Amino acid sequence: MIGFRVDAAGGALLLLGLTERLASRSGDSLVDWIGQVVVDLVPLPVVEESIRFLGTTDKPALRANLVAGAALAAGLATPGRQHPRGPVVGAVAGAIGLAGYLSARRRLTALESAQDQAGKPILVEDPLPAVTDGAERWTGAEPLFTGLDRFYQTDVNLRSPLVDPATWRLEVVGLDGTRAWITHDRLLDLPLRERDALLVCVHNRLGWDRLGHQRWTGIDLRQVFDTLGVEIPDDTSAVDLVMEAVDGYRQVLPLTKALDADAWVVVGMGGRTLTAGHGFPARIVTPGLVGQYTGTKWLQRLSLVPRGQEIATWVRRGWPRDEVVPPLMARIDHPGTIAMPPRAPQGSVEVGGSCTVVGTAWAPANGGVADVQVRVDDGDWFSAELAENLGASSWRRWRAVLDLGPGRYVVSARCVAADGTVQAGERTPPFPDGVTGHHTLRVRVRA
Ligand SMILES: Nc1nc2c(c(=O)[nH]1)N[C@H]1C(S)=C(S)[C@@H](COP(=O)(O)O)O[C@H]1N2
Ligand SMILES: [Mo]
Repeated sequence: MIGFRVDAAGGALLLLGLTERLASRSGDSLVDWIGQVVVDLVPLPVVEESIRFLGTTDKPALRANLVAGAALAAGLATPGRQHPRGPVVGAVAGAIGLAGYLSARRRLTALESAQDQAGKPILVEDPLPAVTDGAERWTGAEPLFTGLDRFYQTDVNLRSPLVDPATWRLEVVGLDGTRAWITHDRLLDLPLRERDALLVCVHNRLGWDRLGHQRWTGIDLRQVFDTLGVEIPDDTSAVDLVMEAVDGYRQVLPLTKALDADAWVVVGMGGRTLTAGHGFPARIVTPGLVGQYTGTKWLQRLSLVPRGQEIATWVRRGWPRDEVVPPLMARIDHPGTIAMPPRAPQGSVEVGGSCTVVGTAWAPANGGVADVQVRVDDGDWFSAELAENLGASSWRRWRAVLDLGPGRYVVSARCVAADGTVQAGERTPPFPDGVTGHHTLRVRVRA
């Protein structure tokens, strides 16, 4: 039999908890640091599988495993016999350690929310008018703008870096080596404008909500370079734009593509400065690319370099070098699947009588949504009613009234884009190009 020393396990917990408590005072975390090393060492398929399995709880689960694993390893690996009072001493030490660990986590969360509270409304000279698409009154419709509390977050690191706006600078480096920088205050003083756009994570699955629609505030890339007197060459074809972040994240886009796709430096969402989790003080948003290719958060440097010289964080991890675009998609939001985070890829619901299905659809890389089609079982596809079109970068709400007799049905939806592309029915996993397939809902109509 292998011996397990409770005193050693408790001692390990005590050490870990106290270290964590100490580190949290300066906003650091030993557990997150170890977690990062683990995530970086684990092969891509394993990471993908755990995201699929755990959804948005992948990070808390990793932390819990690390803490439990440390205690288990110490208990199993410590040689020698345990003192008769070892279990009691170990249990007490373990409890103190856990309390220290939990208090450290609370402290880290408090630091992050303190930064978010310090966020302020952003003044824009020409604010966009309030928009509506006419679907406000549809029961079960997804809100047109995703609330910040519900807006998904995807990070390579376990925790958002907390950036001090007083010392932060955005550095801009030209092809000829010219360097200039701008402070957060001055960035906010530039002529900012607003734009509505979707942000989609490539890990978004059928029916999931790893995407959000928001009103962003920012300034065009070109204007940032012009303001700082850093030249953008006339011929951009042989130039890459490198976007580097505080957390070590790095993204590379061909400059021509970044400019054509209206990449911009974003300082706010929903009318306020960015939250810690969404990239405070500044990030890039390029409509029409998936988040990991466009959404560099906690931006600290933009540089122009000869093409092909720099490699992006995601490419180093095995993702395609060429930009991935969000697959066009129609999602069923009601009845059934709404408010189930993360959304189940299949919904099942019971309804009595006729049934109105409400959803959202998006095709930001294909010119926007031209049509949403619905079918019952293997029946013919028919067009749903569409809310007003707010542009290719926004999503589009839709609904369809189904008249069904008693029985069981499978309702599917698909998106048809403005460029004629029809959402594929074949299912593919998120890696490497994002999921395809139809979102479906199982419906049971009672007699
Ligand atoms: N610095 C930095 N930027 C980043 C990431 C990151 O881990 N670090 N994650 C990217 C990914 S994978 C996505 S999908 C979007 C998510 O943006 P959000 O968390 O604001 O929704 O940010 C991108 N930008
Ligand atoms: Mo992502």
